[in-house]
Amino acid sequence: MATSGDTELKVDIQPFRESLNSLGFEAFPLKIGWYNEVVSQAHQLQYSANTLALVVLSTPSMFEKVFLPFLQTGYCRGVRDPIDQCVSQTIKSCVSECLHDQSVDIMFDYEMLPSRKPKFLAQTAAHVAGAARYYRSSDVQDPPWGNKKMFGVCIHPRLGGWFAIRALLVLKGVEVGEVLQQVAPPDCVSSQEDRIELLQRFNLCWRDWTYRDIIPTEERYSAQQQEYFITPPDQRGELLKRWGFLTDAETETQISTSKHG
Ligand code: B12
Repeated sequence: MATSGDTELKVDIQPFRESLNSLGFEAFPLKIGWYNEVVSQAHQLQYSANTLALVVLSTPSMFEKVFLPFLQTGYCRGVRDPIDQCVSQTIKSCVSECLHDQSVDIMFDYEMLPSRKPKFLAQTAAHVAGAARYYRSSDVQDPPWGNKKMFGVCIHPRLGGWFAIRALLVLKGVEVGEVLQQVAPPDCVSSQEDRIELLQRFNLCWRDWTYRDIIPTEERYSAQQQEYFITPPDQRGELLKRWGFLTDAETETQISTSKHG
């Protein structure tokens, strides 16, 4: 139960978290202030520091629990990106089911602002919520790549790199005080050598997905899920046809754009 120190306002986020869990997602609470404290001015979110938010991750089982049934229903026909559509539909329905009394702003990982900046920085949100530690170049002393720009990557303590960060939900007007304490994300890639290896894999050979296995994991993507995400987005319509979810005519209208799995 998240409560405000000063007012009577109470929001029980547990049913929402459990409902998403049963569908192969995880949701972690955070305060907007934790996020705004670390990002630059251009990426700040325009809510007060104590506003309650939730960052949502998809775990490997989301594919079998939600995505394959979604394909089965035929909802993917004519949809730009079936994964994004399915994730958005699932999260929105959990919000209306479990947080119906709240006014919730939902931002998805693939949504951009008119300035072309992402609506929220998924990795930073996951880190400050304690969900998955964000390893960046600055976490390595004297990196062998010198000043070369290297993208950072989040590693989840149980899932390694086998997950995606899908959305940030802001519970507008819900202010949380001391009751929500920040927890540091587990440092599961602690040695300098492993961090170097991780960042090199993520930047230099991300297509082989070995960065996802930087630590032993409890779950990983099934062979079918790997085949889906390895297929370039513009060829996923063909794949869905082969799997029997689309007909020839429907494949023509299928334009898949999402690269993030
Ligand atoms: C644009 C984008 C790309 C671009 C550019 C990448 C980049 N990082 O800029 C491109 C197309 C190259 C790309 C590629 C990939 N991407 Co991409 N991408 C994104 C996207 C949409 C936005 C990232 C972005 O613009 N960041 C802006 C920069 C400025 O942010 P930043 O470097 O983190 O800087 C901030 C932090 O440092 C923070 N900060 C400052 N101090 C501190 C201190 C602390 C402690 C913390 C926590 C933060 C912090 O402040 C800075 C901003 O002011 C995100 C989703 C999202 N909405 O966030 C996915 C995302 C980062 N991508 C992801 C992935 C998986 C990939 C790919 C592997 C593709 C794939 N097929 O799956 C490749 C691999 C990267 C590569 N080697 O090329 C995942 C990463 C998951 C993870 N485990 O970390 C994300 C989160 C998508 C998701 N849904 O999960 N991507």
